[in-house]
Amino acid sequence: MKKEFLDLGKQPIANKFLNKGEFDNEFLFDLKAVFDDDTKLVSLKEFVAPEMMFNDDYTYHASMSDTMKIHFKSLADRLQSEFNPVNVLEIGSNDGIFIRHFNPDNTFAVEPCGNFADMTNDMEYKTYPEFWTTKLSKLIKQEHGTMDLIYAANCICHIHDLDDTFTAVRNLLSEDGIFVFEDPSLLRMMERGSYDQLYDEHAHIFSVTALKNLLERNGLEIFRVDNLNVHGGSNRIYVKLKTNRYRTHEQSYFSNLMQEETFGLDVFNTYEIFAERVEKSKNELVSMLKKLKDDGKKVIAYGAASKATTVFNYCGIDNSLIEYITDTTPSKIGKHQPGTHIPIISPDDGFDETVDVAYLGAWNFKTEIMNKETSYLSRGGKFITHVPQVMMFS
Ligand code: JHZ
Repeated sequence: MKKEFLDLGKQPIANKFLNKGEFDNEFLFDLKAVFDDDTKLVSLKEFVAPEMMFNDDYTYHASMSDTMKIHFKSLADRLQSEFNPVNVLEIGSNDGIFIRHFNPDNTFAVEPCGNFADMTNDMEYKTYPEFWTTKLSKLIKQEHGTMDLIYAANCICHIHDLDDTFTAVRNLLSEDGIFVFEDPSLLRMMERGSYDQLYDEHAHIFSVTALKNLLERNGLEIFRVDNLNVHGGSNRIYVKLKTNRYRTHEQSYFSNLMQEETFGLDVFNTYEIFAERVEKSKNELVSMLKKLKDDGKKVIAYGAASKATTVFNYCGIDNSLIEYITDTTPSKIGKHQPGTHIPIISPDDGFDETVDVAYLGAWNFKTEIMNKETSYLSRGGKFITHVPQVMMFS
């Protein structure tokens, strides 16, 4: 049975940045989170139609961050040296940040956002501009045979029907092939109070516990889990066919299940406590921003992340508290944040000496940003974050 534990109010499509003339009749939905007693999966109560989120106008470019470029290069090197795959497939290849490290002759991609599918096709990687389904996996198997490595980053948690997703993987994996995927970790979200991991795209936030249940009922098994710092705390899950007896559960699999149980991720009350923390965070953030405004400070936001769409819409933060948002992504610049319609400008135009305080929308890149913005910090500039609690820092 699914039980609701969190209501983040009316929210827009987090990555649908708007031009001035597009504010009227913006699509909004109820962003609520539920916990499934049977599978232990945390999901959104209401799913948004995939075509509304993932289409030719999709704006999120993974390569906008140096941290992520290094992350994917080192992972590609490791997977190649440890598993030596021949046929490789990436689900949700975005701008090619991961597959660019593999040979285009036997590396394939699935990417429903046409703008990005064109990019990787231009890089000579055969890219299917479609959503990942069992039907598509059968077609790929027919055309190219089974895959030794199927990889997906920040994509599987976007897919509503996980049974179909995992059946599609099982169908296409070679007998000793591996399926590796990484997504935000539910445990980290709960520990850090980062409720902004919840937005339209994130249909589910995964625990290892829930994934174990869902994968096993689809003929797959987890054998390893890497805990990652990227994107505010993610898990990389290594999966094999149940019928593959050569690999067995590693220590990381057991220790992750144990940590999740100790935290109480299998118990509904843990989520009710989390919801109280979220409301407190909202009140503290709004009070802090109002005080800064009353003190005459210029406050902006740094990074028009999807996560910031959740925070500002949930907290009712608009242009009166945050003057504008700076972001390096060309397709976001000149547009407005979904829901709040706060303008987005280039850091070259907006991250200047007039700024007193910047709310860190991209708090998951704190280290990269702190290293980059030393002159802002040395002239007394400050940042705000709500993770793990609302605070100002420099
Ligand atoms: P960032 C996206 O979430 C969407 P978002 C998606 N659903 C997902 O799961 C995660 O990614 C992985 C900007 N920036 O990466 C770039 C600067 O301006 O946290 C981005 O617009 N200056 C697929 O959108 C934004 O901040 C900088 O120095 O929450 C960060 O967005 C840096 C480092 C980033 O993902």
